[in-house]
Amino acid sequence: MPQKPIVYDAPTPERPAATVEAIQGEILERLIYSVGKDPIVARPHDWLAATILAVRDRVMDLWMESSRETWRTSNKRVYYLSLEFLIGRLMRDAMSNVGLMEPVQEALKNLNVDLGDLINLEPDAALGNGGLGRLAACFLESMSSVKIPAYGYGIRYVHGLFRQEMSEGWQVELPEEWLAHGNPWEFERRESAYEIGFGGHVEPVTDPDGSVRQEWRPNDHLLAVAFDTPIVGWRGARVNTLRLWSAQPIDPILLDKFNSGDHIGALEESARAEAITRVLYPADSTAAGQELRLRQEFFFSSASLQDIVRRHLQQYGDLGSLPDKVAIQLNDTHPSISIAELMRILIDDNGLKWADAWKLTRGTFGYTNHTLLPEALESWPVALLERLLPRHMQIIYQINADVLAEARQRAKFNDAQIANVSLIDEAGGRRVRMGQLAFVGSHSINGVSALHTELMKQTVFSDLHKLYPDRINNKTNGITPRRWLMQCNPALTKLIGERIGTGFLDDIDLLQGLKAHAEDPGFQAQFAAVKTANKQRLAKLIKDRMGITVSSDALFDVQIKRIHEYKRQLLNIIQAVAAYDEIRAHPEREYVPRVKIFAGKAAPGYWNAKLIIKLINDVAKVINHDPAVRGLLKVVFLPNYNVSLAEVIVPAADLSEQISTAGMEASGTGNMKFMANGAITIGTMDGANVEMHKEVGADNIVIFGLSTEEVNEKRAKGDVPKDAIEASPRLKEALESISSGVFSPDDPNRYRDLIGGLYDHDWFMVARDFDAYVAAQAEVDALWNDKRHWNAVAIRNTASVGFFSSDRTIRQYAKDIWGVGATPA
Ligand code: NBG
Repeated sequence: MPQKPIVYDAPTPERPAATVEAIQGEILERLIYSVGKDPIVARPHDWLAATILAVRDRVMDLWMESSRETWRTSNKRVYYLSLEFLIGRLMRDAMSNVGLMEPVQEALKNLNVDLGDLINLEPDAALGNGGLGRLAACFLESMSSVKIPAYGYGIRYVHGLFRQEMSEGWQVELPEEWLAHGNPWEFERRESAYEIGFGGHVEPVTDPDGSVRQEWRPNDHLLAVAFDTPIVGWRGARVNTLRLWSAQPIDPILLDKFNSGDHIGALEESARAEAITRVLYPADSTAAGQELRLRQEFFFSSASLQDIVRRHLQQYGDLGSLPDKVAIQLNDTHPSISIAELMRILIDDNGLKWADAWKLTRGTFGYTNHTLLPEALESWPVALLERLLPRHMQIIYQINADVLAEARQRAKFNDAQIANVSLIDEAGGRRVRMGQLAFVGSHSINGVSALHTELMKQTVFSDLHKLYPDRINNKTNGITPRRWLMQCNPALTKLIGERIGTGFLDDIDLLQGLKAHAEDPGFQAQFAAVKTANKQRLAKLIKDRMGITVSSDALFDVQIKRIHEYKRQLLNIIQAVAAYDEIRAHPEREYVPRVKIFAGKAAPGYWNAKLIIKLINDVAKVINHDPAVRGLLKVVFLPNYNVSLAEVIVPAADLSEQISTAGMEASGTGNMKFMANGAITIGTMDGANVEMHKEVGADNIVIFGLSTEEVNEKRAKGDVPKDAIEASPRLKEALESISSGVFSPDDPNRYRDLIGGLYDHDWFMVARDFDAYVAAQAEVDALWNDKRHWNAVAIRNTASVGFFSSDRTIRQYAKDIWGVGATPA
């Protein structure tokens, strides 16, 4: 069907200036005409919906203008494909980025509504697990802020990441209901619906000109329906679209079944289709490995590619210009199947030749790797792919044949190298390796920190790197300073502005100017006062939620992130136990009062991670109630960690725990959020910590522990952890007390195996790094006792965070990978 040409210069209705009066009228209008409530009876959720709608209206004009501009200028578009977008709440972000905070606050006040209450009422959209999903959300905001025409493509999960509750210290998972009150941000686009197929078979078809092509005849069909959310950049620079796909049946009800009395069976197809986008898989560092997951991956990849190709054809009429006008970034391997799907669309649906299609495909895709953990590298059984996506399996075989031929002929690879680069893993049941597929189908493969990128070259992709040496590049992660400094810490933002001017709001590198004030006692006092106020707010939250009293005078020592053995929450809690032992054994010594704060979710099937949560809670119970501790040490595990909770905890932290086993954390991004807010990092030389160390300087960060090389060496040598334990009396004592049941009198053996693992292999080097960690913590104490020094170091951390802005990261992607323009730094 011929498409109607796009009208570039449609008129926009004039909106009055955003005065308090105007906004007040708009909120009331939305409340009455869109929410359908009289202000007299409106409930908080009605006010929230009305306010969001009023803000959204103000964003609409910018949104349409952004989109028109892209059509008008024929600029290249970026498509960020991600199975996760951990966006959190949107209202404050949007209001703040378009400068509506104050008028909305005043308007609501006149209506007797508190903006703060509404902000806290907005559901936290947890469509992601952890760092990977949050990175995607920061990137969306930055792409709008630096004016890159971009779309995020993902899945509209009905249930995001589970809600975590505690039952006697154990994690329990409950469904998360972010859509319970509807979602005023989104627009459902019934007209942008695509058919997605599964299963069936492939048939050769002879075209009228005598040529033969393959046609996939799926036997299972459903619809992908688009839901769009506007993503506003800083100062409304641009508004991009987050397009999330929802799965729906083609026939909502099978009437013949219904009429013959099979009322449940009549809805079966509907339930099966909708299952695909019902829940987010809750594991962040293990491959899910289940058929439904593969269906999710293909579902959103196929819908996104059909949408991209349709838009491209509508504007340019020809697919030859695809790499010039389209850049698709694969966020990890979850959307890797896109490579085979684009090949299928180009060849089977559009009649391109294989070689041409391959060139266009490779020119269009870039792939970001986010982990080297072997258990997280995705692969799918060949048999499963063959059954669900038979045509894609053929295409993958053909790609593999070409790559292996090239490796043999051009690079003279031996058999081991061939096995290493092959898309098919032949060891123990044949599987398709999604990382290899993403690599060969992309012109750029990037890691997320300098160290991680180097390790990628040496490990998973060593031979592919030899075959294609110019493809791997590094793009160190970043965070958006709007959400993670300006919005979550308005008091600090104001203080900085008063001291060095507000230019840093637009050019984050200007924070460097704070360095000149780091030693100024007056500024230090103000900086510390902001921190104290943030700590008081967190102390209140801890009191309200947990009933635990903590003093804002104590050092707030924070580790918040997914619970994982490599992140070593265990190391942290064992150190707490050792500190507890010392306080009791030596009451005469001086101690720095500390509150150890933990938060994070464990994958539901990850036993040790769940056990570590229980251990933290068990230790907390004993320490917090022991009068001999005299309040010098408190341990708090805050349940249900999410973006909104992080926004309260991060500004209140004194110390940021980034203590992963070296070589295992690809980047980390929490580390950067703490740095922005003036926390001091205690960490290993891992991930982006390495670059933080460089940016802030060795005197302003506390580094400890084995290096990546030392870890590898110990693992290779089969070095025995027992020696480290024998050599450290306080470690030994702490481990013995935990494993003998001092903290679990109701089940003395609860931690025997967990601690036994440290004696046995200690894969994550908890025992081997323990003494170094304790020494580093002593360094932290000494620094704390010299408040002037502490404050200077804290200020220098904030001053040095510029490099870790996701604007910088995105500009590098734009220049090196996507070939699109961005506003200069
Ligand atoms: C995570 C890494 C983090 C990194 C984020 C974002 C996955 C698979 N990887 O270290 O563990 O910061 O990705 O790049 O979630």
